[in-house]
Amino acid sequence: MAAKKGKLTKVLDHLKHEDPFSKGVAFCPGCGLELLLRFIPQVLGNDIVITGTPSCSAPVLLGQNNQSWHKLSYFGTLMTGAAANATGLARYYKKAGIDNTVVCFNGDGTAADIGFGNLSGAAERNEPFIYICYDNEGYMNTGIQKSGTTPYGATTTTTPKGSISKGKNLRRMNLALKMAMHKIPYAATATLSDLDDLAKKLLKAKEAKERGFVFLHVLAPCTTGWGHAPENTIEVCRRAVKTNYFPLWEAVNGKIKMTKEVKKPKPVKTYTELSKKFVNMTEEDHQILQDDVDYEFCILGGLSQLEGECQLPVSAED
Ligand SMILES: Cc1ncc(C[n+]2csc(CCOP(=O)(O)OP(=O)(O)O)c2C)c(N)n1
Ligand code: SF4
Repeated sequence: MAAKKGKLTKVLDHLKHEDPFSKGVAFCPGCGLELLLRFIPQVLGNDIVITGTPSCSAPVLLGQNNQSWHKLSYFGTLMTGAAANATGLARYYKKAGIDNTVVCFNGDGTAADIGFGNLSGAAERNEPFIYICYDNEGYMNTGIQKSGTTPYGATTTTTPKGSISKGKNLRRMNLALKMAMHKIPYAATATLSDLDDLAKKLLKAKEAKERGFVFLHVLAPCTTGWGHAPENTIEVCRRAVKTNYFPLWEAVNGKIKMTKEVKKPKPVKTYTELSKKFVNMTEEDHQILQDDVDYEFCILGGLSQLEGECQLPVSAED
């Protein structure tokens, strides 16, 4: 009888391609974005074209002076038009008969706020490319400002804890659910503690982009902005999943399914205690955050039980 595969072996099996990045690149130690960026081409292959905006990923993807940090094709674009540019690239390659994968790779500031309009437009038109939002819950490259995905209570430089402000006093938006509601062929969440799940979703994304737009929302902790120890990045992701703060799910042709069931979810406090950005939260703040997490999970749970009852209509173009 064949031995059952360990978690690590399962992940390594997905890494079929070379890591195209040089060994030392300009990310902070423990940066979740770095792990994600190195992981994507090792799973999808080095023949992808990445396009993205000014952000923490840009210095590495653009290169410095006339030197490059990697062997991939990269097209740098604006925060306001990332998905519109990716649309042009994908359409050009299709017309020219070139078989490749366009990956529009952006932070949450671009995806959820500044570039949301054209992201939504590309999804509505069902453009054939993969949009990956690495969510570090803020505008990190310009000094840790809050974004639409920054959670309630978190301290950022625009939501400081002080006599007037007490951290972010608004709830986060659920970008992934919002994108799934564009009725695209594939939408999913993922994070760095569950790399087997992430790899499978990347491969499904590549397949699904033959049918149109794909959205992946990846929680990617930022050591500098969140204030956790570099060696804790994966643990932060693990606890985000175990508390239902960041549930792992996918929507294939509009059908939502959890890809990891958490039997007894832990209180959200076991997640927040690892990062300094939550250190000033009171019991009351924690309750608001917990209620928000429970509310989102309740909606997701409801949607994932609708299998069979709700079918995504086939669009005119399918
Ligand atoms: C329209 C526009 N507004 C503001 C900026 C300045 N800017 C450059 S990088 C950046 C932060 C981007 O945040 P995000 O997309 O979340 O990526 P991260 O820095 O977190 O990696 C901002 C606001 C810009 N380049 N374009
Ligand atoms: S500021 Fe945050 S997202 Fe940017 S490189 Fe450093 S750890 Fe990564």
